[in-house]
Amino acid sequence: MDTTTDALKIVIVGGFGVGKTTMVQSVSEIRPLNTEETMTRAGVGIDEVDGAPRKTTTTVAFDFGRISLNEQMVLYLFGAPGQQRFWFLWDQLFSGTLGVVVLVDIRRIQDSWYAIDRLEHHKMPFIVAHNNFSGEPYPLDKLRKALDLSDDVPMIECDARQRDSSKAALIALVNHLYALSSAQETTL
Ligand SMILES: Nc1nc2c(ncn2[C@@H]2O[C@H](COP(=O)(O)OP(=O)(O)OP(=O)(O)O)[C@@H](O)[C@H]2O)c(=O)[nH]1
Ligand SMILES: [Mg+2]
Repeated sequence: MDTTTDALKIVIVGGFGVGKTTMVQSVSEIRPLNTEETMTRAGVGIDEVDGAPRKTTTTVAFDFGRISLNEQMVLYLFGAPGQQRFWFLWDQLFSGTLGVVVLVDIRRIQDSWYAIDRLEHHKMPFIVAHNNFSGEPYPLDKLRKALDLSDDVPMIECDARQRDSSKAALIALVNHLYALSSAQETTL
């Protein structure tokens, strides 16, 4: 919009096939830019398919979506590539980012360790949104322990295919950022 004066950026990270592209697609108001490529036989042994055997495409750069918050502010959403061979792109994606949603598939928790390690390294605020592909309830305290998260990192269940659920994850992140900045102001 011509009236836009401020742009905010949020990144969605997580392991292979956890639903990062799906989340950007479900909340973006524009048709998202994505960089999906088909995983073919040529990628056997290179492309990761463990944990998401029915997946036929993978993100090779990033997803990009947009939400207009009001006439002045626009939120840009970036979905990171999940395969290890593209992880070198993550550090550039974090540049200028307000905060991050880490998507976790509770059947493959260990795939999220790298994301959390990088975010802690960058001192980047984040929340954890865990999907429930299997439909079985999963105790949050068990997940917090498995991810070695401190108590102040918010966790939320999320189905990235559902717009309202993805929106709730973004709102949880924004509330977390707001709480962090309020806490900082009171200590100044
Ligand atoms: N049951 C369930 N399925 C989901 C959920 N989120 C995504 N999916 C499905 O899981 C697959 C995930 O695909 P993508 O969104 O491409 O995953 P990604 O994290 O972008 O994958 P890479 O970019 O290749 O790492 C899709 O088939 C989605 O429909 C969820 O919360 N629950
Ligand atoms: Mg993707």
